[in-house]
Amino acid sequence: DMCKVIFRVKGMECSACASSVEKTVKRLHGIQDASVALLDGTAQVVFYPAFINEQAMQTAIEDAGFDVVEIK
Ligand code: 9UX
Repeated sequence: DMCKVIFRVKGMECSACASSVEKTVKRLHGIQDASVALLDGTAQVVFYPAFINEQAMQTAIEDAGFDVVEIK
């Protein structure tokens, strides 16, 4: 079954930032879809929990240069 998570991401200041976060998450194994709302400062992700967890996504987002400040 799929799960959904929303990350609040700090540091996205333009559409290239948003695109970078979205691509970073989409490249990970186990991601069904990722969608960033720049003005909202959030990234919504649909994923397969058998293959990836929130921590792995957070690490990838942070490795790309952004801060995850909340997960819901
Ligand atoms: Mo936009 Mo983001 O010029 O790190 S790419 S601010």
